[in-house]
Amino acid sequence: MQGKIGLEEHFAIEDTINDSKGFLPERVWPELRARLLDVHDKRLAEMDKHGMEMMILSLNAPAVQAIPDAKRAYEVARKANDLLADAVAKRPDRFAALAALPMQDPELAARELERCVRELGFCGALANGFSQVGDPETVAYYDLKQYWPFWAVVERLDIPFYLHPRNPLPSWSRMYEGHSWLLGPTWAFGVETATHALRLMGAGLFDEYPRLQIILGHMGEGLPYSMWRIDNRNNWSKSPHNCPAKKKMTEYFNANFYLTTAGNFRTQTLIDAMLEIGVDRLLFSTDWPFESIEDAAVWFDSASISEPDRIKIGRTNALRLFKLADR
Ligand code: GRE
Ligand code: ZN
Repeated sequence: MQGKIGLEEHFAIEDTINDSKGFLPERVWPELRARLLDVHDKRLAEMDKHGMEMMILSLNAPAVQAIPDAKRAYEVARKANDLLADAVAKRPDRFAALAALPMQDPELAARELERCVRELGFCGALANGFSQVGDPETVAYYDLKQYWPFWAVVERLDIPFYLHPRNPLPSWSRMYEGHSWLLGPTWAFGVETATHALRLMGAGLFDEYPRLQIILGHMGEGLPYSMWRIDNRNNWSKSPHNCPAKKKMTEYFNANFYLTTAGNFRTQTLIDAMLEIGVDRLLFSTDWPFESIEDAAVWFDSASISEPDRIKIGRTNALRLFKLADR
């Protein structure tokens, strides 16, 4: 399929590049590093080769979220966003941008988001899971009340927010002791991010801000397969969830979430996601440069779904969600 748009597509700056070290074998680090720092050379060539018209770019992980000092986090976010704006300005026909945000301080995060959307023309935001705040062992998830004024700004700006994975802190990872292969994209990323998404639902965030739209990668981090059980466990006991949310979690999932194919190139999994959340809330993505554009595109272009659905997932859902035609 020509004209595909992807939105979990990463770049890095010198201040954040080393955060991506250690996930893939050391022998491919020089290549991964070069791919993260590149925007217009190899990346664009790969896009051309595989029918990918646009990438909506975001900073690598955990980057800004792992800088406990809020002022420093703000500086790095601004620097990354300014560099990204320049890179996009060179090829606005091929690239768009998601803002990196200093979520350590919800007020600064809201201020930077406003600047990125209003002054730099960004079409959304992406945060890499929880933020470390003040010191490396203090973590904040975004369902906490101090973030609600930030969410009000996201809703008012009418832009989507990508909740991207990061690893749990080592001090919170006892269940992975001796099994480090489970960390990162293998498993721990998905558990961490799915749990964070459920916290947002359970907190009642979407009752207060019903127009919020959260994007999850990796075909929803396992959630499509689990939503029914989350709402219906022990159904005979008629025990509602002990949480502030007013509706069933499935209702928020189906009204406030979008899922991308990033890093999860499996037709069986896509079809389950289509059966749960519906084709209008699914978006093609690759997860470049951690995954290959070729793997994503070769799979997606021949996946056994209808052609109208392929066009929605590959392109038109993203055009609509990010209002790309209006830019
Ligand atoms: C990512 O998407 O951000 C990512 C990493 C590290 C390994 C794999 C991966 O940050 O997809
Ligand atoms: Zn990613």
